[in-house]
Amino acid sequence: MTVLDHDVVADQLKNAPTKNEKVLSFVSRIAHLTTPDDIVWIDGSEGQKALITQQLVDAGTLVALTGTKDSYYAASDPEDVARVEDRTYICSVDEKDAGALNNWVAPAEMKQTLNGLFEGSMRGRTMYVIPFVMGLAEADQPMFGIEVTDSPYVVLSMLIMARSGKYALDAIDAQNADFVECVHSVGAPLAEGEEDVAWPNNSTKYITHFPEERSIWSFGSGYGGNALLGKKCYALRIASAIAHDEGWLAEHMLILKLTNPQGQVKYIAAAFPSACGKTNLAMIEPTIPGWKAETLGDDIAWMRFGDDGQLYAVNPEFGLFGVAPGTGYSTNPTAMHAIEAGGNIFTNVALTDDGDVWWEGKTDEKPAHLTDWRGNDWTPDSETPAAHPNSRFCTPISNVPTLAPEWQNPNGVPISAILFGGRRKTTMPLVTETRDWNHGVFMGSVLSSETTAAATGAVGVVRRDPMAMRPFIGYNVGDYLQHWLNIGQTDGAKLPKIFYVNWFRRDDDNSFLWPGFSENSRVLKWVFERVNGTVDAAESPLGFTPTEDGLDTEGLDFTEEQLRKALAIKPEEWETELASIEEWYAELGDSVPAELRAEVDKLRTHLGLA
Ligand code: GTP
Ligand code: SPV
Ligand code: MN
Repeated sequence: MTVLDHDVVADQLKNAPTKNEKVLSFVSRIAHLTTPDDIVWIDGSEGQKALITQQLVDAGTLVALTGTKDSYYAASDPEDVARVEDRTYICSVDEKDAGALNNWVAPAEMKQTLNGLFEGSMRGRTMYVIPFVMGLAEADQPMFGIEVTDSPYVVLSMLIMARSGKYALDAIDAQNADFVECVHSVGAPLAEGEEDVAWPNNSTKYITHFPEERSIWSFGSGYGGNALLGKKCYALRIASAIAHDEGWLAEHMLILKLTNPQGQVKYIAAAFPSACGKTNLAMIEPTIPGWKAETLGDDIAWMRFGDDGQLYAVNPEFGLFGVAPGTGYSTNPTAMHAIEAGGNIFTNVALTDDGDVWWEGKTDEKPAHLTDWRGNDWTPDSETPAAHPNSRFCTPISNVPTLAPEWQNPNGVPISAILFGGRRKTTMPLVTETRDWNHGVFMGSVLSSETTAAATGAVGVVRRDPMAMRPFIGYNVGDYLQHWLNIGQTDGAKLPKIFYVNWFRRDDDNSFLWPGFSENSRVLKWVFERVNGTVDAAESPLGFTPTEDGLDTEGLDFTEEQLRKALAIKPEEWETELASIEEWYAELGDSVPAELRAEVDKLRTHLGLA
């Protein structure tokens, strides 16, 4: 550090809106390393937001839409469209603490690499300082962060996705609170006079986490979970490590409030892998008369025990970062109404000729002409999709018309049932209830799903995704599974029942066996009534299954034959599945807790394969 550099940063920090030494020293340290032209503190005011928005419009990063209120369109670099799991690292001090599913590099070595990459990485750009809190500052245990970034697109997205700005900084100061240090750069410094591009990024990408230090360094990507560091990096990877130490759960789950016709309320959490239906279920419009569903969260749930022994879930986020394709008035009208309310940023969808956005499934009829997400002309005859399969809408959660009044309850809502599920063409039945907590943890640990476009890499390949957390567990998967078992042993715990669902099973002709979407309310009703003890179930090799008339299919155009197929546990499929589960546990090795290995033996016996 030269004397001159020091003066520049000190000068840039003169008007900082805080005197907090911890905050100032963090920002100063990163500014010295990355040498931005300027430092801007994000307060979250409308004026500041408008200014940054205008700059992004002028730069060509954002296009102002005329068809949707107060909304903007962005197209990323075609190489920067999803989370990069192969570039994501958990840099624990000890390699074994990263476990079998994470990439690991020793912290000192990774810091050296990062120092090299971040040195001067913000040259020619503005460094934005975004104070934020995941959940509410008024929570018993508020969870703060500060993201410094050179991406104004990230700033606008963070303002939607996390409670950011003055509210968070004031609380950090007032509570003299610790915060997770989040450092982000698109990794595209500008030389003097060099013209910027609309979506700066770098072909070298690093999404790195230091769980002991509780810090995050992200380089080279501007997209989604790679760059909005409050989301997957903090609220799942770092928070899961904290939760492990402190006896709670940070999970990739939606939170839903369900009210039956008698006015009884239950809260349900559900873990499905990326692009497997969380946002849709969180916003479900039930088709069964008298039932009401309300939304609390669509991606992340933090669950802590309350004094009454129940698990209370909080959605730490403030917005939705939802998969656009497949979202339409017939599938998810609630999301469409949320989008209509305005204040959206759409990324990698298609542009209509009259200044609105479109994606596959938004309307049944395809527009005659579009500009696709790559900026090319598109017509219904085009061979490539108009919107990227992982294109997203970023929308304030307060827009959601079905938002439950408890959504700002700082300590959450009590969870009665947890659903695990994935995208499987075969094998997994529509719904099954597990026998007890350990059996439920077992079913979560072998959760499987066909991969989607939410991460780079092959799509449609079946992989195991424990609790839908495979890409997000910030520590050793074996310790994570043991932690789930330990939660079940907590003194005085009133545990939720655990179910396993699959909306994606296919018929012989490859069509979906189950209509899904709003009709999933029929499965939710069964879950609700199982929790209440008001509906019978039959025993099955996987636990409990609906009796012949257990699932309410009234008014549904669905034959008994179809229902039987949807619920079937086929011996020939399960022979293969069991072998695959054994392979999975072999892959995880010694880290798999003995209680879960015992569940494999029980499953073999229940299937009659012992
Ligand atoms: P992330 O935000 O990536 O974590 O995804 P998510 O789990 O919130 O998934 P989302 O609800 O956005 O759904 C992903 C895709 O699955 C969309 O294209 C939906 O249309 C589709 N989908 C959701 N629910 C159902 C269902 O019940 N049946 C079928 N067939 N498709 C569904
Ligand atoms: C997911 O991939 O699970 C998402 C999108 O919710 S991202 O924010 O990119 O992680
Ligand atoms: Mn997700």
